[in-house]
Amino acid sequence: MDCVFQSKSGVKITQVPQERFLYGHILDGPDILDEVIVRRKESDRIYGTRAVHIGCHGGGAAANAIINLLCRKGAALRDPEYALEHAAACGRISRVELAAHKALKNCVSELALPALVGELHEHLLERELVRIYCLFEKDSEAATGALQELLERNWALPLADPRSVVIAGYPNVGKSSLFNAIADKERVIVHHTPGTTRDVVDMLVVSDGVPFHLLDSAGLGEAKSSIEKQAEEFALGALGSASLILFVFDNSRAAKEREIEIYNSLDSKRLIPIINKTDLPRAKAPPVPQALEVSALTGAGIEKLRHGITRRLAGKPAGGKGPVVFLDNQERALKAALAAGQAGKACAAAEVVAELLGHIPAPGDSKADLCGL
Ligand SMILES: Nc1nc2c(ncn2[C@@H]2O[C@H](COP(=O)(O)OP(=O)(O)OP(=O)(O)O)[C@@H](O)[C@H]2O)c(=O)[nH]1
Ligand SMILES: [Mg+2]
Repeated sequence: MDCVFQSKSGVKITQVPQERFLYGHILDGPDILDEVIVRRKESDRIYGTRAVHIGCHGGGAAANAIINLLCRKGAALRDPEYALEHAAACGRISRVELAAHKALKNCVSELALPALVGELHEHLLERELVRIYCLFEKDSEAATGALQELLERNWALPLADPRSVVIAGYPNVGKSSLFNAIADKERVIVHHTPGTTRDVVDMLVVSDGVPFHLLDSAGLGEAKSSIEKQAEEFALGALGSASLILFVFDNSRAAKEREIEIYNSLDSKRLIPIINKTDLPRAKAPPVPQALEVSALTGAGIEKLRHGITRRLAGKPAGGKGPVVFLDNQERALKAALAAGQAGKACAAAEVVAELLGHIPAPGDSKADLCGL
């Protein structure tokens, strides 16, 4: 590193104590590539080796030029994701930290940032899991209570792990038109022929800062050919795992008995009934009460529908500072641990928590120190 870095003070990076910042320049022969701040670490937590952190001033192009220079000098380029996976596998970082890094990389909602960046800076969820693990050894009831409280701090779930919203209904009611209207993009084919949509189409939409997977699907209830039956099966599959179902009726015709039957068979907690084509004269009284009236053609009611979707998906951030559960698999594991704890199986519950952390907290673990081990 000293062969490419020249500090302003003339001190070499190998001569300063670790963690001390040094200001200077990266030089490629006589050329200055960038003005930088560097910091040496005897043992980097992620890479597990001696490391030098370089803070570039000139943005992406300057950073790339420095990377190229270092590669010419014999450095090898490593995939940061591989490095994180490796660090977790070796126990240098926890699985919770690994998950936060990955979620941050895939994050499309700035509303999720406080939870993810917070976890990377302060390890609040990780610390709480260590605390709960330790608590299971001493006071199982208190540990179960803490798990219950932690499970309530899950507001970041739909923000970091986007939910699925499926548009369903009879053929030709305007599902694909509604998909395009909500997504604000001509993404799927719209046609007056019933049975146009066959495959499930998925698009990530962000509205009011809340991301969700919007899914268009084939019409239900009228499948005759084997292709239509397969398309309907795909649609039903999408409905099974959806957080919300936008069930669409057609304002211009009376709802069919089978259509209402399908609607009533769906999980009412996840349903939003919608009457589309309200720009056309109404054929009959709405088939279900409190349906949201829209016109995918004119755009009437679409903004209100978007707000309705995001309101239903996003929870309210818990007040105050504290740990936040941010991924579905964390929530699933915590629920399993809670069930085990409530069934009096403290060891099994603690094991689930340890698995989530990726390691068994041990005496001497800096985070275990927090709970007095
Ligand atoms: N007037 C009016 N026509 C609409 C509206 N929404 C959709 N349509 C028309 O209804 C027809 C069917 O629209 P699609 O969006 O393809 O309906 P779908 O439910 O996806 O149909 P399938 O994929 O075949 O099940 C097309 O001719 C659309 O232009 C609307 O709000 N108003
Ligand atoms: Mg369609």
